[in-house]
Amino acid sequence: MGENLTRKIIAAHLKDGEMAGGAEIGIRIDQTLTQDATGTMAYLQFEAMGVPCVKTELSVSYIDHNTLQTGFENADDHRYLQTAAARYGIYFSRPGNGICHQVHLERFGVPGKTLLGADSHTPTGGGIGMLAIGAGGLDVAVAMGGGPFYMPMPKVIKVELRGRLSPWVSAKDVILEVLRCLTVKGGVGKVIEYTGPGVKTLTVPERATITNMGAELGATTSIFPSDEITRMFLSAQGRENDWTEFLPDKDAVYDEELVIELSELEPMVALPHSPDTVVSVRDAGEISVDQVAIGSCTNSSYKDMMLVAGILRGKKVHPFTSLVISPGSRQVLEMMARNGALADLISAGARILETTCGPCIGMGQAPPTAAVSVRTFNRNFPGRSGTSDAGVYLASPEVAAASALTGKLTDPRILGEYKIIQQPAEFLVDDSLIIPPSCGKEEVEVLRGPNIKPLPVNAELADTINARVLLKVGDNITTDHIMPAGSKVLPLRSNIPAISEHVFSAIDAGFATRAREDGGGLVVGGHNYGQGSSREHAALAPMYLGIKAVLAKSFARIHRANLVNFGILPLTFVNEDDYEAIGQDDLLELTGVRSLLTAGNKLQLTNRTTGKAFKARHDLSGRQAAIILDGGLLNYTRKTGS
Ligand code: MIC
Ligand code: SF4
Repeated sequence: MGENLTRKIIAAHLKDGEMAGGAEIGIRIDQTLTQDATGTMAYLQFEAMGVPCVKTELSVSYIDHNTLQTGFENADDHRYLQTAAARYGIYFSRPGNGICHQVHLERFGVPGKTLLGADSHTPTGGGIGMLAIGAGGLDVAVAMGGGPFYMPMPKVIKVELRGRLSPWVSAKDVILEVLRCLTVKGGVGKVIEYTGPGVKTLTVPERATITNMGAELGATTSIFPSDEITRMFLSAQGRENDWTEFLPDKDAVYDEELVIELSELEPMVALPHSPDTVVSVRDAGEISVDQVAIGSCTNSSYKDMMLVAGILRGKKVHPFTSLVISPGSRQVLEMMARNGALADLISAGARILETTCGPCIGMGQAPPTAAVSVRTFNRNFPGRSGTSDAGVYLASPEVAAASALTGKLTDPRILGEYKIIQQPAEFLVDDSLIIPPSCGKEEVEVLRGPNIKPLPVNAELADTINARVLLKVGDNITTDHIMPAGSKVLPLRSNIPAISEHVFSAIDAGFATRAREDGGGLVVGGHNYGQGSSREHAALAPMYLGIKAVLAKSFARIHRANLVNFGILPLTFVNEDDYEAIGQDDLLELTGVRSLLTAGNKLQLTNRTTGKAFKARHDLSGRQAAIILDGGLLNYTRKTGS
């Protein structure tokens, strides 16, 4: 029986466990990446482990999220990250060099290797055949220290691509179609592996758009084979030596299958406020557009930008539509500056932003009240743009550029002749904004600004939990709901006491106060609780507020792992009807929990407000139960040394 690509890479990196569906496995991590919004915590945690130098083949620290320096906080964090990188043997990609996923693909990714990133869109690396996984910062810190990364052994879904995309239909439409079919929770516990004859019609940046936005399926990761197209991309980056062919066996077996006929796809759009509410642009109807934003780690490659420049050349943006563009990397921006495409964008009336995440994470360019914003990004959760009542539509660069010209959501097929953008024979390579590591340099002083506060540590799990339901929420709660981002909150990422005041603030302004008054509590949620980003602050800050457990119908993978890492019990209902019977403010009791965690999978809770008893599951592996008992992964690692 032939092996698929995912299983081959896992087998080659397996350190712990058996590759049986759903069982916990530990894999060796070759490369790690962090970005500045998750990186400060990850390096504080790495420092707390006392390891003198990273043990990975390669670790890179990027500055790309918190680049709006409205006060000293972000700049201080950049300085901390730069000095920590120098001290502990980590490459440092300076602000201005680009978005972590785009730069990693261009300059560092290697087919067949494992990459663990403190950012949920790390699967972008799957575009060149890496097993690239997003995780919380603490998991990345452990991997930098040489420890395995633990996850449930994923199922593998084969997505067979057939045919070829029609003009004006793009890679973004492929992943929007997959999202339409599988939904935002359809990928949980699964790797999406792309195969079939259509694969060779897609360039590496197009593949990376697809694997990037696989994060929105809740998937563990997504992966393409490493083939001749991959070789050509790496060769144009001056990195042909990093290429190896990595293909699934011809008779490879998969757990599930989906077929996509590329030639049948048309331009698509995800309507507000979820990446899986996908319809064709044609069916979306007449929608006036106030803002168009082009960029983000999903669609900011050289090809995407050249395509947009080609559409805008010699034309002007609509007078009532604001167009902002952030190229994905300095490489892309400089190439466009040199070949004149940047001038075409400027002349058309585009506002050119830094090569960072920018508006994608609410770092500026918040749209007006109740606006429609068409974005080439990957997430359109409520409030993420910085304007709570704005509606964000996710679409391809083709749709976005066409809409910027007409002022309404536009099918780009009206634009006429489509010009194919060829991959350049050589990309412009200048790594001078990447500072190489100088391993274990003890003389480097790690500089900490006053906003960088010490890591809070949890206590061991108490044997009885007697706590109030501080908040009851529905399905698909995102980490943007739990721990909002944006230009006001992001600068507090290295200050947990300050950022914890914002937990759930977008949906319940009184949450933090209630948690403090009650000395902690519980949260009750629906399906796919914690979908979206990898930000461990969505677990760390609730932990700081004394949240002991989250009781939900189901969890998103990364958030569940983050809850465990910070000693918060993730419980699911045995009988989902019990969700209805719990009210906000109810007092729940769980006794003898320490022994129950290691004896079976089910726990009995009592609702002291209604007098009703009900059962919940914890589904923790032995290792995870021990972590929870110790009050989190840092305590556990200190105790066990592993
Ligand atoms: C996001 O897209 O939500 C982020 C910002 O990149 C996050 C990481 C973070 O919150 O710092 C992610 O996707 O993991
Ligand atoms: Fe940055 Fe947006 Fe990509 Fe997150 S999704 S890494 S905020 S560009």
